[in-house]
Order: sequence, then C-alpha cells, then structure tokens
Amino acid sequence: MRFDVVSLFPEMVMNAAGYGVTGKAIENGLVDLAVWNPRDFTHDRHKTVDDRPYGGGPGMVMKYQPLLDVVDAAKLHAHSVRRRVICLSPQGKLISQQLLQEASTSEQLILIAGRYEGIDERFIAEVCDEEWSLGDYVISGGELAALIVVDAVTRLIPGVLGDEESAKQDSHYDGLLDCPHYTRPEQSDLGNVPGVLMGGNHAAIKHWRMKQSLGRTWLRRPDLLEKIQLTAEQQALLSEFKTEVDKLGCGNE
Ligand code: 4HQ
Repeated sequence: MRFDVVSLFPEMVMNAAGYGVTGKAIENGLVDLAVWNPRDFTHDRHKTVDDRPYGGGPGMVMKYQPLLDVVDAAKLHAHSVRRRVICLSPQGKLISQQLLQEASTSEQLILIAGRYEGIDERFIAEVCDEEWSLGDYVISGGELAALIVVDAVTRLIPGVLGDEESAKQDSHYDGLLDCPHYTRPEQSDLGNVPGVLMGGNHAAIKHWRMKQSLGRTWLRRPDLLEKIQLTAEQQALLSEFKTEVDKLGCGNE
C-alpha cells in the first residue's frame, strides 16, 4: 500500500505517522507514505495556493491548479491501476471500518487534506474519486482526517499487526464493540477482575468475551446490532446477558 497525502502542512502528517504501529509499518516497508505540498507546485513569486471565493463570503478557497499538478506528480510515483483519489471533507461519505477494509485492497490512496473554507469544486468533481468524512463536525484541516485513514488502513495490511493483536479482535471488525480488558492487579479498591478470566478455561473465556461484546453493543450501540446477522450461539449469549442485566442490574459477571 502506498499513501500519498496532499497537504500544506507536510511535517504535521509525516511526524504524526512516524509513531507506533504506522511508524513501524513505514520503517518495515509494509506501507509507503509520501506527503506532497501543493505550494511546491505553484508558479508565482508568492507561491499562492488560495484565493477569494467567487460570489463573496468569508475565508479563502484552495485553487485547483496546484492540486491538479500535485496529484499528477503523485500518480507518476505509482503506475498502479488500483488507485483512488480521496478528498477529506464533511460533505463526504461517513468513514466506517467496512469502507476502510475495501480501501485497504487498493495499491495507492491519494488523500487530499484541504485547508481554509474548502477546495475549488471543479477539482473535487473532476479529479477526486470520492469524498470521505470523519463525522458531522468540523475540524480546521483535512490532515487529521487523512492521518486517521492512513492509520486505520495500515492496521488492516497483512503483516502490520502481530498475530496476537490481530485487527480481527478490535471493535467494529465484526460489527460489534470490543469486550472489556483487564490487567494486574487481580483485586483492587476499584474492583476485582471477573473470575472467568482468571480460571484458564479458554472456551469459557471466549464465550464470556463474546457475550460482553454482544451485551455492550446492545446497551451502547443498538444501531450496530441491526446491521449484522447474529449466529444462533451469539443470540443465546446475548439472551444470557440480557437475563443477567435484568437480575443484577448490570452487565458484568
Ligand atoms: N474538514 N471529515 C477539510 C473536516 C473533515 C471532516 C473541514 C476537512 C475543513 C477544509 N474532514 N476542510 N469532518 O471537517 O474530514
């Protein structure tokens, strides 16, 4: 996988991606990350990347010419067919684990991180394949959104996560929330670790974790349960969870 992020703040993207899982994946050559500054693709003395909006109004709009040239340059660096140009914007499709899963089979993702009020619509319409959004809120620039895509997609590349911390165990991988996690000490003023996790019965632990995932999803995100088909075993575990909540007034143990 090759990521090409287009940003007026290339260090912001490069630095943030250098940490942790993404940093290691880049170091190990499992993913490539390049950041392109549209300012380097201007031709005037002032290196102008923005201009006043037609029709008036506050703020500035990113000019399409530097963006067009920067995307052409990024395309030359990977002669790949499975390539997508994606603009990060609140007008886009909501980013989900499924969307990212599909994107992770691309060979090259060109991510456009805009600043100011936005980008000249002609660039979005003619050059971008898709617009993606983090959610219904506004941030100051597309960089953080692009970094989220780079991070979340990188985790899905084979070999990036060790087998133990496989992406399969994360929240949202199977459409469910993750189960609770505990580490030492076993007993504390804040409460005790659920006994089943201490017993070494791996089948029982697996069932408990699945039941917790189902129960938490039911309690916190019932909308997610409507989108998936539960197995008979999962339906039984969720029923148990609901019975326990009725009895104990809580979802644990
Ligand atoms: N932006 N999801 C870039 C966002 C946003 C979002 C606002 C993107 C400003 C210039 N990006 N423009 N929500 O709020 O991706």
